[in-house]
Amino acid sequence: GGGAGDDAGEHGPLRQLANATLDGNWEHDHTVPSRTLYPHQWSWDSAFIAIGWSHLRPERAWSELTSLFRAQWRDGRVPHIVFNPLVPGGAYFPGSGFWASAEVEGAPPMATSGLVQPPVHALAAWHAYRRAPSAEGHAALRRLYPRLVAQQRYLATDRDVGGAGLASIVHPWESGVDNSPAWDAPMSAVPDDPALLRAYRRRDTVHAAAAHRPTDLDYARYVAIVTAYRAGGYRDDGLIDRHPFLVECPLFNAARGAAEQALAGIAGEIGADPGPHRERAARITEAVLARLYDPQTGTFRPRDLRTDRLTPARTVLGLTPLILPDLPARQVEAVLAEATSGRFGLATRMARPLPSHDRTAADFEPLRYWRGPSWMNINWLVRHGLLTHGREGLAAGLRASMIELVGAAGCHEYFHPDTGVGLGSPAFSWTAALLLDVLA
Ligand code: 9YW
Repeated sequence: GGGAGDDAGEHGPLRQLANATLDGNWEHDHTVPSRTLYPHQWSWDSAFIAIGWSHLRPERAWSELTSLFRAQWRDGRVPHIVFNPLVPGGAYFPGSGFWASAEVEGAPPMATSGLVQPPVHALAAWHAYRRAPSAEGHAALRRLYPRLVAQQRYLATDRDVGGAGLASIVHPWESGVDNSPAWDAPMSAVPDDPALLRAYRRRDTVHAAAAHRPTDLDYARYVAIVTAYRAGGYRDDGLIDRHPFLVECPLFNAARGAAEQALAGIAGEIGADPGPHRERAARITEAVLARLYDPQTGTFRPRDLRTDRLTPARTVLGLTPLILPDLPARQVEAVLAEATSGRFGLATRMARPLPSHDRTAADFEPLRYWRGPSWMNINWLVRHGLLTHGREGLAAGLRASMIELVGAAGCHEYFHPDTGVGLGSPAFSWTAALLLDVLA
């Protein structure tokens, strides 16, 4: 709910901007994240975008998720990119030819990537439905339910590389926070043959400043990791012995737990059994606590399976286990201590939303992508977590800072965490979508 001073009059122009941004990025049955930088369909973008559509045109929320899950692989994985065949091949790197999904057994008829992204879809579907319940939405939930369950099953089985109940990401792109300092330690062990990248041409730096994007060295390693995974037919068996990047991420696994809680809600709505979802959610939370919580520092951090160590950086990923409704009080307090510290600056009145990295760290880079700038999706997730744990005051402070940020800069992809200047794409879908949600 909005509250005083939040009427359509005050935020009317901002809502209009967000509506126009989503409308401009709508493409037949899905929404592109950005017309210039990302002209195809992205997995976790579609989840956040569906939340925005639920406020404007709920039928598009269901179309968004339905079109994404149409590209689900037979093993249950939901690909992180679904390529639009009408967009020229050179528009985005790495394009459909690089992934070559058509050659893979169990891939869908359309071209996709072979990686996944954080499974925030069940959470988004349930959130969107509660924002705009309808017969059409109910029917969509029924159709999506078995697919959401299959997505979870894939992550719980094939992707439990460490065998301890957590899913591993096999590429930084799977985290959604590509060049986060969280991956510096595991990435340093990945071969970085520059010849690999010379065979390709980056397209992102045509549309965004190179200083605001990952480096060429990052990209050389990104390509090397996909090349290894693709060579094995994107199969997950034996990854522990052959794959150069295997990490258990707190956001990714917290999303799995939150997804099981959302699936319990969806199951109840459509007449299925919520029980097994609640049990799975509890087991995921236990595993997140056992594997990713460091009592010494009171932080959640990713575990690198190659070293069996927590990665050192204290990034905003560590705050996201707050989206687990059954996170114990002790860890809720620890996350809040980290969030309200000078590292992240969460407060009931705060000038700017959370940065993506610890402000006090020597490698904090306020302009470079996931190494400092503020992003609306992560802030939305943390706000959702604060509300889940009854921290209304902090949630309100965060919300006000998000509205203020986008109100001043527009629907940018990311933002300078101190000045609030907009960075990356200027008409970015999830920024618009999640702004609409926090305004509602
Ligand atoms: C890229 C589309 C995607 C997001 C990711 C973000 C970025 C692709 O854009 O990755 O080429 O850099 O890191 O989270 O889904 O918006």
